Amino acid sequence: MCLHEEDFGILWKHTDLFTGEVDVRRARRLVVSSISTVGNYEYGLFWYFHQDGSIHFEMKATGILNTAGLRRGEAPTYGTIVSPGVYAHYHQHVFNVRLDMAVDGERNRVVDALRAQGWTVPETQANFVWLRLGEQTAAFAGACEQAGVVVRPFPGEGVRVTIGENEANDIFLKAADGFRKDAQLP
Ligand SMILES: [Cu+2]
Repeated sequence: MCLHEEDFGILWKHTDLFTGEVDVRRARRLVVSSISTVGNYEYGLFWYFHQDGSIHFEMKATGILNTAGLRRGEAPTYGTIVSPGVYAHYHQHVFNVRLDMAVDGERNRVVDALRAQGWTVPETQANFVWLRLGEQTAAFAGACEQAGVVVRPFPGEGVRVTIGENEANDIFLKAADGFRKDAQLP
């Protein structure tokens, strides 16, 4: 894995109409790359992170040719001669990438879902979320327990909900949504 920054041409430029003054700023991009050697090939996977937030991906295919032999006088049907009696065949490499945009992971998903339900959720950097429930705390903790998930109640204040596995969080979110509707919380 390789990490570096590099120049990426003009980021911004302007020539003042009246004074003729020229100003320019260079752009930089962050490059995260790695090279995989697979048999005769090297695949260079290059991720570019730009200052405007855009992300670009480039696959650099290099290495050595995959070759095969030819009989004397034989011409390749699907390839090109690279040396007497040796040819490289025509073919393609097709690449797919998938971005799993779970920014901040599962906790962020849970916080977003709770806010969509109408909860006020304080910002959190830890592996739990806090829900202020006041007098409803015990009832809420009971509803969660009945649904099959355990939350930590602080009587009269609220509950601390540890971010668990995807499935457990879904059960919790469903219980929280049901509780809001049943208790008709604002
Ligand atoms: Cu190839």
